Amino acid sequence: MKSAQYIRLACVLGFLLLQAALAGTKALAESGGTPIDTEAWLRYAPLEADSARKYAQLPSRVEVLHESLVLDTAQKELIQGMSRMLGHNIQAGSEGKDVFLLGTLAEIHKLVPELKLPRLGADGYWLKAAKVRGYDSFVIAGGNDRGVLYGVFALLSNIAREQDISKIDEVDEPYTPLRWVNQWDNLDGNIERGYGGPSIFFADGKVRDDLTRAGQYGRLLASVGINGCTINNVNADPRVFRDDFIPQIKRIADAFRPWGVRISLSADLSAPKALGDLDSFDPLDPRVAAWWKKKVDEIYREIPDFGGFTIKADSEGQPGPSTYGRTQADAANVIARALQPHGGVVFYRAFVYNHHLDWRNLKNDRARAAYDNFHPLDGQFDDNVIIQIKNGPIDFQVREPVSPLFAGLHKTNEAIELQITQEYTGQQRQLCFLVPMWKEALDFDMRIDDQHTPVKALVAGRVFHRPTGGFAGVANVGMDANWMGSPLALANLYGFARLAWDPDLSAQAIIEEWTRLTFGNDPLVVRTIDSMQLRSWHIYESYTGPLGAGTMTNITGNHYDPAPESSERNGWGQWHRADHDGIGMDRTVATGTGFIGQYPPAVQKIYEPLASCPDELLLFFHHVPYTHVLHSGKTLIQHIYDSHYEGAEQAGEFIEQWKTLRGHVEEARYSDILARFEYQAGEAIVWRDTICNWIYQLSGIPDQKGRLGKESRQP
Ligand code: GCV
Repeated sequence: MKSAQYIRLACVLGFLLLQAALAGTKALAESGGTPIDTEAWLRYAPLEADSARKYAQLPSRVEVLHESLVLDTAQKELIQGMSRMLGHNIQAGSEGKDVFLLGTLAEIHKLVPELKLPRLGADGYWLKAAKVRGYDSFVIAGGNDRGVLYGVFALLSNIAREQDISKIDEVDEPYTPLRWVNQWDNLDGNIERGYGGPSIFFADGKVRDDLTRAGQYGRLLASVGINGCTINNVNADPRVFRDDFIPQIKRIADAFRPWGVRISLSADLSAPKALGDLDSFDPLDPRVAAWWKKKVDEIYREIPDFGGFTIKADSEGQPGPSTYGRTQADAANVIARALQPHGGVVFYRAFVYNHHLDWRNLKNDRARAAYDNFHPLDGQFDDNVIIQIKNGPIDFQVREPVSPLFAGLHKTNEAIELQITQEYTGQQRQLCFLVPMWKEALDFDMRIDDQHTPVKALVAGRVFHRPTGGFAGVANVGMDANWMGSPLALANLYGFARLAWDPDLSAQAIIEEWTRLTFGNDPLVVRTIDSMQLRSWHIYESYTGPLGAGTMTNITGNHYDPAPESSERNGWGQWHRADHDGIGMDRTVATGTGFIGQYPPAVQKIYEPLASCPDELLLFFHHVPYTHVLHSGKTLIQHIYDSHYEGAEQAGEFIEQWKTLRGHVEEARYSDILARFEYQAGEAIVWRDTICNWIYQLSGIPDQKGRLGKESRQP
């Protein structure tokens, strides 16, 4: 090799090494040298010296005002967070001058009577910079022990996001009492619709020996105010009730308890019979009632803080009360009565429907099922039953209207079920931040009796003053280091929990918190990731299913690839009824299935007339010709073509947007996420071409921009 070549090679190598070194330095700053995967948004990366200086005056001691498992956790978390982010070495004990004071409101009052106390409900917290015994101190008060722990997490989050806390006086309380996640884990270790690896709880038909990840999950959940977790699939295995299984479940409860997270089980209603104890599971049979009582008492002996049950019945093959001609209320109440003396609750799912509907009957409509089944039972459920309603009337599609059942129960507790795991929204292989979608559902005004009655207020029991209510999020985290298969998908878990705590938070505020906690405070990183996440739902919708058409994916297979014909001519009822002339489900009262009639009159007035039905839900409510002109002035078919092309193009642009973060995000994470965007760009093109060509073949109407049919015109 000639010397000039050596020099050029050396230059190139030198440049590459420099790049790597630079990227490496920044990488260290961004990752903070902490394990960032399993810790997710709790990475507690060291702050830069300048930022850390803001917190130099924070107390050097922590004093806990009574002994409890959860307060002990709170103290340890505080010590750990302060040490990792600020290098502060906080000592436990009161014999200091300045102190972090951790306790209930009543205890704080006893010690510092001069402090004017706020009102604080269960799980709420108060962060207050205050003088205690004459020294500048910091009060973290809770409505209960869990509230204190939540207060510690809130304080640490403020520091990680470099917020000014010098004069903090912040009271925060949850919007609803029950904020649960559901895991669809099977006892063999698989997770139904899980995209983050195998179960953290179960393997080979039993509870795992090592429950470290369960404990870490408890920490993550507690940090965002989740207080319950149903640990097994709603397509439930009755074996969880076997005498030898309950002690195993106790171990999971033990792993969660320090974090104030109660566990609960999905229950198979046929368990009394399936386990061979009785010849019936008829909820009105006194022997069945006695069976549930005995079983529940047994569980509470092992797990005194057990939360209760989640129940899927008469749905997709799950056994239910219809076997004996009984109602869903009969089934819910028999179990609720066994739980009631212990303070447990039943989340009874409204997802009851017939999946053998006759598709040829144009009046049949799966969307009607939840309301048809549960509205007539309003008032018949016990006070510790909560009807768990999916946000939309079908099944977690990329766009659905809210379920009318939210407005159909006036004397019954409700919870909203949201799907964090991205079953129909890209399976964590594609970016789809769901908080903006959930916000639309929660803010939707049902106009009951022409009053402002948003869904969030209904599920919190605020409208009809029901005893309880809440949120259930299907999370399905797994053993993968980053829990969900994709680091960016964790924003949905974080966002679900933040909305359950406070549904008035904006999507922008939530993603800003999450990005800062996960990736640090570099303004370019925060700006770029926030913007990508916030646009991602709409982009995904644009290339997979605009205008509320419903399922275009393979519903009899993987729920992922485009397969628009798979939803037709079968009993599942996820029909879009596309034919040569038009597309959409006619759900009007006038000519269709009458589904729209399940909404309060003010909402019916929006959806029933074509003229007022919003474009984004048009095909959910109406069957229209391809030549129908939208509010935008475009024909329906042209909109479908354009939307798919624009969506695919925008998905492709994620790549360049992500590339602007090279050197600002730790290299391994940067490359991993880049590869995901490259993959998504390809998938978006597959979706675009499949759907556009399919609808072109069906309708015969060409794209005005001439983008279609070229291949099929080839000889
Ligand atoms: C747990 C959809 C999913 C099923 C899921 C069901 C449910 O149909 O595809 O996997 O079953 O919803 O919510 O019960």
